[in-house]
Amino acid sequence: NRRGSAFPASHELATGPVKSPPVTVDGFVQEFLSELNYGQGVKLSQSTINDQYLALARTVRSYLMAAWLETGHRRRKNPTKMVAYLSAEYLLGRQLGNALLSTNLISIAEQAMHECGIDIAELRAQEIEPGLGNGGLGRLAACFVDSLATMDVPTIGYGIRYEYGIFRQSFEDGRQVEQPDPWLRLGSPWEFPHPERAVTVGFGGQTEESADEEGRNRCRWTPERQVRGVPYHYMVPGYRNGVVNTLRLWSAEAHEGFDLQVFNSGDYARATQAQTVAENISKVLYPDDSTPQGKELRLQQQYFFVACSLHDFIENTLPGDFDLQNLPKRIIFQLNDTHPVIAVPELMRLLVDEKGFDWDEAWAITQQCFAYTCHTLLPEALEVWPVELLGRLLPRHLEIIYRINDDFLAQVREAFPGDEWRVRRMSIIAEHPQRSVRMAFLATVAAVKVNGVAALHSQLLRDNVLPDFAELWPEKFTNVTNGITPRRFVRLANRRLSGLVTEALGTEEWVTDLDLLRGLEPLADDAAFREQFRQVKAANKNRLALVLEGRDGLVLEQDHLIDVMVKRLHEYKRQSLKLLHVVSLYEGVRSGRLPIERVTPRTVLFGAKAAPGYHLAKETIALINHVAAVVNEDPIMQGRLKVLFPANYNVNLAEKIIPAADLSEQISLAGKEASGTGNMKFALNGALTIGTDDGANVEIRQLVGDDNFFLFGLSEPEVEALRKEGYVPSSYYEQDPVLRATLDLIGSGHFTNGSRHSAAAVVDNLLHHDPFMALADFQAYLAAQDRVDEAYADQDAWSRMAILNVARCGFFSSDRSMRDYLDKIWHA
Ligand code: T68
Repeated sequence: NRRGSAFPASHELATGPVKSPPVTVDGFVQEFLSELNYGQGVKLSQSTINDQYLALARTVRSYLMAAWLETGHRRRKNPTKMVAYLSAEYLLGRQLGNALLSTNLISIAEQAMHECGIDIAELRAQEIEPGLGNGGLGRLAACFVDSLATMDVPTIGYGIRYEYGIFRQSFEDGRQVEQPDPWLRLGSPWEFPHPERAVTVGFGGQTEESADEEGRNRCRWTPERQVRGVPYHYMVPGYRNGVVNTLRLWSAEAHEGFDLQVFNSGDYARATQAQTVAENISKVLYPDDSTPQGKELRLQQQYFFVACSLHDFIENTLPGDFDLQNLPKRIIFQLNDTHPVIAVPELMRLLVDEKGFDWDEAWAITQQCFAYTCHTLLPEALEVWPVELLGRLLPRHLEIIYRINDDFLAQVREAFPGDEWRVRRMSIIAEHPQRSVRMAFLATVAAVKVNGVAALHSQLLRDNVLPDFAELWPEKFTNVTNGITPRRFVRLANRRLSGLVTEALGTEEWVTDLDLLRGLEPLADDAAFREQFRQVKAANKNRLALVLEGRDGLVLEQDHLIDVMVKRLHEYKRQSLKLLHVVSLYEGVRSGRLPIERVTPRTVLFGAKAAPGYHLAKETIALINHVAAVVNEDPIMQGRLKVLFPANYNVNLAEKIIPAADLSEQISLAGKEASGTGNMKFALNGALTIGTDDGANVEIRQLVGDDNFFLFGLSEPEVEALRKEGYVPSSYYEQDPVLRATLDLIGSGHFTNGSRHSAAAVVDNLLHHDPFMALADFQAYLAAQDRVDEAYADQDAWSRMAILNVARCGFFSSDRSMRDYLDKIWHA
C-alpha cells in the first residue's frame, strides 16, 4: 500500500460536487440519480424499490464521507488517548434515518424523492436493520458509540459482523418459531470492507518454551489452524458536528481459500470444508440474552474478534515506531461485559511472547489498559469457560491465565494471611462443578475500574457479586448509570414531540444537551401545552396503529390506555406477572367481581423474543398469545381489554411503539434487572412508569418524584429477607382469592382450548417454584394498577405527570453516561 506525501496535495480531495451540507433539493436529486444510473446501473423508470433505497443510502452516506476522512486525518495529526469499545454486540437499528438526521438532510431528501415521484417512507421501510445484538447490552453499545461521536471523543468500536443477526420471530399457533435473519441479502450500503487490512488469528496447537538470543525463556505458541479476519467499517456520525467515528466489525474467512487439488478431484464438500469451518465463526449471533452459552464456537467468536481488534490497534492504528510502554497513554479498552475478556491474556501474549516484554512490565501495562462493565446480577449469567475447552482452543492463553491467577492469589495471601477459604473463593479458576475460568474474576483482576450500570446495581455488585474484590480494592469499583441516545429515541422516533419541545424551549439544543428539558417543567401547568402534548401522543398512537395493521394485521384501539411491556422474555423480568394482571381483569368481569364500567379501556402490548432453548420463556409466549386470542374475542369485555403481541420486536418496532405508549411496565423482581434502558426511553417519550424499585427505575423515580411514578412491590432487602425466611408461593395462592381465581382460570385450560396441560408449565412453576416471586408481588401490583386507572381518569393530571417525566429525565442521555465514563474511568 502506497501511502503518505507522495501524491500531489492539490489532488487530495475531489473538488467536484460539494459533498457537505447545506445542499439544494436539485443538487440532491442529481446526486441520487447519478447513484441510481451509474452506481446501480438502472434508469429511474426501470428501478426497483431496492435500487432506489441503495441509491438513496449511497447518496446520503457520501455527504458523511468528507467528515469521516477529516475526522481520521485530524485524529492522526494530533493523537490523543482513544477509547476502544470492545463489544460482541451492536444492536444498531436502521441506518438511513440516522444518517439523514445527522447530516440535516431529512427534509431535502424528502423533497428530492418527492420530485422523483418516490415516497421516501417506502425506501426507509426497505432497510433491514442490522440486528447484531440480543437486547439491552447490544443496544447500549450502539447508544454509546453514537454519543461518543456526537461528543467528538476519539473512539473505535470493535465487534463482530455476524452474517445472521438475532433470529426473526414468528408465531405458529401462538408458539415462537425462529427463522434466520439474512440481513445482508439485499445489499449493505452502510459498510466498507477492507480486505487489505485483514488479520490472521490462530486456534489450537501447542506451546513450547525456548531460550531467546539473550538466553531468556520465551514461550512460542504454534497454532494448529488459522483464520482471516476481514474488517468492515461502518460510519458512526456525530450529530451535525462534522465528526464521523468508525465501527470496525470483523468477518471470518478461510485463511487459504479452498483446496484446489481436492476440488479438481471432485470432492467438493471436502475441498471447501476448511472454508466453511472458518466462516462459521462470524456466521450467526448467539441468541442467548443474560445466560451465556458454554459452546466452543462462542469462545472462538470472542477470541476471534478481540485478537483482530488488538492486532488492528497495535499494528495498524498506532504509528510504526510506537513504544508500547506508553500504551496506556493511548488506549483504554472498555470491556462490554465478559464477552471480550479473553483480550486480557491476548494482550499479555502479544507483549511477552511477541514484543519481548518481561512479565511484570507487561502486566503493569495491561492492568492500565482495560476497564470492565458488568451487566448482570444473576449468578447463572456469569460467564465461565471449562479449562479443558479453553486449553484446547487457546493453550497459551490458559497458561497466561494460570500465571495471572498465581500472582493474584499471592497478593490475596499477603493481604489476608492464613485465609485459604478466601483464596479459594477469589481464585480465577473455579474447581467445581468442573475446573473453569471465571471470566468476571479475570476481568476484575485486570481492570483499572469495574462498573455496574445503575446505582443500585453497582452497590449490589460490590456487596453480593464481587464482595471479596470490593474489600481488596474498594477504589476499583464505581457506577455509571446507563443512558440512551436522544437522537434516535426522541428526535428520530418521536418527531412530533421533538417539534413541540423545540418550539417550547425555543431551541433545538436539547438534542445534544438533554438537561435542557428541565425548561419544560413550568409548562406542565399550562393547559394549552398539555393539550398539545396529548395531541402528540394521539398522533403517535395513530402512526402505531398503521404500522401494526400493515405489519401484523393487528387493530390498535387508539382511544385505549396503551400499556406496554417490551423486552426480552425472561422469568426475572416477570412477563408472567403482567399476564396475571390481564387475566385478573378478565376473570373479574366474568365472575361479576368487577363491574365492566370500572375497567379502564386498555390495550396491553407485549413484544418479546425468547432464547430458542429457554423452554419456560417459550411457554410463556404461547400462553400470552392464547390469552390474547380468548380475551380479544370475548364479547363480555365489550372491547375494554385487548392484548396485542406483534411478533419480532426489534429496534425499528421499538421506535414506533415507545412514542405511542401511555404506561411503561418495568416490573422485574427487585435486585435482578441491572439497569434497564427501555424504562428510560419510555419516560423520555412521555409514558408513566409502573415499576419496582429495581435497576435504573430507582433513579428514574428519584428524579421524576414519587407522585409521578407508580411504585410497587418488594424492595431488594425485603426480597432477601423473604428468601431467608423461606418463600412459599402457594401460600399467596391460598390467601388471596383474586390470585386463586386468576391462576385457576388459566390452569383450567380456559385459554388453551380446554387443555390444562398447555398452561401447566407456567402455572406449576408459579405455584411451586416462582423463583422471581411474582405471586408475592401480585397484590401490590394490582393495587398499583388501580392507582394507574384512577390517575388516567383525569387526563389533565395524567398529562401533567407525563410532561414532568419528560422534563426531569434528561439525566438519562447516553451523552451523560459517556461524560461519566470519561471522568471516572477513561480520562481520555
Ligand atoms: C442487559 N444485559 C441487562 N445481556 O439485563 C439490562 N447477556 O438490565 C441492562 O440495562 C443492559 O444489559 C445494558 O446495561 C443484556 O442485555 C445480554 O444481552 C447478553 C448477551 C449475551 C450473553 C449474555
